Amino acid sequence: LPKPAHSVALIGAPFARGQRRRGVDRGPAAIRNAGLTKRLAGLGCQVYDFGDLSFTQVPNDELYNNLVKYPRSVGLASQVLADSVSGAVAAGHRCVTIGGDHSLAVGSISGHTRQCPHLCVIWVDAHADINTPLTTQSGNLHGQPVSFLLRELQDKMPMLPGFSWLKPCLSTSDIVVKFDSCMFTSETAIYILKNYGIQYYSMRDIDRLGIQKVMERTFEQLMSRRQRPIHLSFDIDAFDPSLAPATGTPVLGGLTYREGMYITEEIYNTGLLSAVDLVEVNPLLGASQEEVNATASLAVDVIATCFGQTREGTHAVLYELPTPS
Ligand code: 6HN
Ligand code: MN
Ligand code: MN
Ligand code: MN
Repeated sequence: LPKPAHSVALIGAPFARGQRRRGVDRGPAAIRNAGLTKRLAGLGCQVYDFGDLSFTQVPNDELYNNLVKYPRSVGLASQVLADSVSGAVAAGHRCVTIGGDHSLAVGSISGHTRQCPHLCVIWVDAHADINTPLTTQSGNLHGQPVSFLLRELQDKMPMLPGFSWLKPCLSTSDIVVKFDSCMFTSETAIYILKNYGIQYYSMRDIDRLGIQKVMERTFEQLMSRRQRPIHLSFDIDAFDPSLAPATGTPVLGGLTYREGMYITEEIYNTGLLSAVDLVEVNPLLGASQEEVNATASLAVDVIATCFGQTREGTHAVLYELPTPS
């Protein structure tokens, strides 16, 4: 059966101020060069490439609280991305945002909720990215986007310069987080997940239950009351560093290729995917060009699988087997 064609908006978000390493702003170019548009077109998608957004660097963007870096730049970039994602979804597209660092999910998710207020979020990452500006130790905003989005956390959130436009748009029951390892996730992040009853799966849970059960439970939690649009926020560092070495905060013991593909295959199979972020590909951090290429082409596989690429072959019909003469 032919798959229904999707129209897909592609938004490049070359933003790097949510973390400290150079190069993640070159992620969109690396992912494009790995053949993203062609792969999506090959799956029957109509691709509308919105190009790369340009972000203004806010001058005198001083630390918040002596710690949190570039709050005004991150806030403004997220606002620009939110408008763009909202416009793309309003025009009837599924929206793919290629990053850039993960602080941008503040923009993509809040922009998406303007059009789809009842969407749910699946967060796939080596980290839970739920620190608040008051619990962060690194001061990097890419470790904090989830805290900006959750309504239940707002009384714990200071007003950061650059973020006054933002309205928290998610409830703790609207999100499921999968992350790699409790060992590398800060104590405070675990505390927040537990204390607020956010459903999450660590790699140990994936070992114990298997990725199939984990996905089943994810959809049970998010869809039991009603079906709703899905926003997938996929941090490439969710994969084991042997598969995705070109990224800023790799964590040992991450997802296998097969687990990653299974996650996105199952999300595609719901028919409910509405937007995807693919973030944290940093082409300056590979030890070799091969490592960079491998990471970028893994990013393309993740996105393509979200739009129907399967590991089961294309089912091309071979009408007649050749007969020896
Ligand atoms: N990411 N938990 C650490 C922090 O800085 O708050 C790491 C965050 C990583 C964020 O990879 O998107
Ligand atoms: Mn992340
Ligand atoms: Mn709701
Ligand atoms: Mn991460």
